[in-house]
Amino acid sequence: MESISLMRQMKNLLLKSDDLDPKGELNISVRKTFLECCSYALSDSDSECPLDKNKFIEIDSVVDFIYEEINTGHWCEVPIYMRQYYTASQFIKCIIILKHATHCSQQLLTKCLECIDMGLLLGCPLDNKELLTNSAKILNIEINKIEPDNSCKESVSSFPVKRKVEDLPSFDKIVAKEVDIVECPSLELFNKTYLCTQVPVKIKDCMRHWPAMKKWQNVDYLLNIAGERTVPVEIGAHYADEEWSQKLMKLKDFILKYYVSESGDIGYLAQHNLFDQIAELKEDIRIPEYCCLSLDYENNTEAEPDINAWFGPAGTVSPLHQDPKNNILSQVFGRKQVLLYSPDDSPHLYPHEGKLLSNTAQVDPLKPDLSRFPEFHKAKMYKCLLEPGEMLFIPVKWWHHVVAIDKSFSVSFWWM
Ligand SMILES: O=C(O)CCC(=O)C(=O)O
Repeated sequence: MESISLMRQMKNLLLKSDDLDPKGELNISVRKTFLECCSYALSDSDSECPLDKNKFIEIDSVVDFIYEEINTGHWCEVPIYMRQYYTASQFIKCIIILKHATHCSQQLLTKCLECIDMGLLLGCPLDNKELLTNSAKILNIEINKIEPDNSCKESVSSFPVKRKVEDLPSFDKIVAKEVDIVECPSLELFNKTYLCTQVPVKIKDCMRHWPAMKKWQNVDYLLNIAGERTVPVEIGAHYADEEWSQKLMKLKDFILKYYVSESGDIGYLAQHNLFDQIAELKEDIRIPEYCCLSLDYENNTEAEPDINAWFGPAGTVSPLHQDPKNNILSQVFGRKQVLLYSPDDSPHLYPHEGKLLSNTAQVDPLKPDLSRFPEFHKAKMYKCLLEPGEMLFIPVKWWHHVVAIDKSFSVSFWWM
C-alpha cells in the first residue's frame, strides 16, 4: 500500500474535529506548534498546504517537550490532559511521517508503530478511545504484508531444551498446606465458599474456551501479531533486587534475547496491560465469570477487571507481595509455583518499610534468613502448583510468591 493511502486510512479513524485537542493548559508556544502541526497533518490537499519537511522536526520537538513534562515528578501527579497531548502528538507525528514518505518500507512502518506504541504506553486515551489501538492494527497488517515471516522461528512445543530453575525445591518437598482445588465451580459456590470467605483456591477446567490456549503456544503467532510492538520488560532477578531495571523493547527482541535464548538472563514482560495495548491479543482471552461477583456492589464502579500479562522464560520470580484487589491468575502455558500467606500473617513476613515497597515482604520464603526474621516460622504457608489451563484465586491482600518453572504465560484479572 502507498504511504498516502495508509495515511488516509489512519485519518479516517478520527471521529470528530476536536479528537486531537485535549482540554488543558500547555505552554503557549508549544501548543501553537502542536496546532500548526495538526492542521498541516490533517489537511487534505497539497495545494492547500504544500509539503514542509520542517514540520517533522516541529512535531518531534512537541513530542519531546511533552515527554519531559510527563516524566517530571511523580507519575500519579501528571495531569491526564498532558498524557493525552502526548497521545495526540504521537498520532500526528505518525501521520506526518507517512505524509512525507514516498512508499511504505518496513523501516518506515516500524517507525510509525513505535510512535503509536509510545503513545499507548505513556499517553492516555483521548475521547476517541480506540484511536491508537486501531492505528496500530492498521500498521501491523501492513508490516506483515511486507515481511510475513519473522526471523524467530521457534515454537514453544518444538523447543526441546528446558532450562532447570536452579535452587527451586520440588513442589512435593515444600512443607505447606496445598490450596483447595475445585473443578469449574458454579458462581454461587465460588461466591459462598471462596470469595466471601476470602479463601484461595485453584480452579481447574475453566480455560478450555480461550483461543490463547492453543494459539499462544506458537511463538510465531505472537511474533506475527505483535513482534514489532514496543513493550516494557523487567530485567533482573526480581523487582525488589538492587540490580533490577525496566526497559522498553520490541516484543521480537524480548523473545529472542530472553525467551528463546538459553542464556539464563532473566527478562520478564510482567504486570503490563498488554491487552489494552494490543487489541488482537485481547480477542484470545476471556474474562472469568467470577470477576462479575463483588464484595462491594455499591462502590464497585469498574466495568472491567485490571488485566495484566506475565510472559517470560523459566526462572522469573515475583517476590512475596500482596495486592489491593482480588486476583484470578490464569495460566495459559508453562507451570508456576505459587506460595501464599494470609494477610493475618503480615507481621511475620516483615514488609519493607517505606511507601514504595511496603506491599513486598523482606523475607524470601524459599530461603528465609531466620536470624533476621525470627518470627517468620509463625507464618502458615500455602502452596499451589499452577499448570496450563488452571486459575488461582488469590484473595485481596493475600501474600504471594511466584516462580515460573517453565517458559510461561499467565494473565491476571484484578477486581473488587
Ligand atoms: O505471575 C507472577 O509472576 C506474579 C503474578 C502476580 O503477582 C499477580 O498476578 O498479582
